Amino acid sequence: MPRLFTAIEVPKEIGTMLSMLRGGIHGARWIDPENYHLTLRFIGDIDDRTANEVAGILDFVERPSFKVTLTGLGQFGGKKPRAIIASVQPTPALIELQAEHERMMQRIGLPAEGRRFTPHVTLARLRDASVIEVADYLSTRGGFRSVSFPVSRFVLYSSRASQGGGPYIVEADYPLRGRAGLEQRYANAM
Ligand code: 3AM
Repeated sequence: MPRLFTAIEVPKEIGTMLSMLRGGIHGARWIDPENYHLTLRFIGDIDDRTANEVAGILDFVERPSFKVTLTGLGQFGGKKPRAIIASVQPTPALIELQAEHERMMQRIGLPAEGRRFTPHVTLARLRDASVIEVADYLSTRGGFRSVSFPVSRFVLYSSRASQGGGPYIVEADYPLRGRAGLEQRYANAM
């Protein structure tokens, strides 16, 4: 049974930049740059027939290309930090694309995603990390400059069945319409 999720890829140049932020927290498992992604809809472990339905219905997405902006660093988990993330600006184009994926997955009978969509790129997963160390890490990386990149497609990724985690494999890709995002390649948002 494949474990699937839809996502936006992070361009290599941006991944290289993000990879410079690795290190400095005990108990952190830093994501390999080639596995950086922005999850849109986690689908989970499903049978091959449903996987084909997922791949098929996503073909009907008809949306314009857009820009994704990484705005800064943060963490998930509060007092029990579990991830270091790059925050992503929740633009209407991104939110609407994600919402369409959600509707489509429900249309083919998958259960609704209970969690609110908080767009992000995970940089590290944490286990038993110190709150103070995480706070120090985030404050010393305060120089993170906001950066944008164009998005001209989204993808259906598979990860290791039942286990999750990389390497992630692109099972299918879906173009977005037009050149809106491409005109401003890697423009700094600030
Ligand atoms: O890498 P990020 O943080 O974007 O956290 C998992 C990962 O997100 C998330 O799906 C992405 C690809 O594995 N994920 C894993 N299990 C999940 C679940 N049960 C989940 N998201 C929602 N529900």
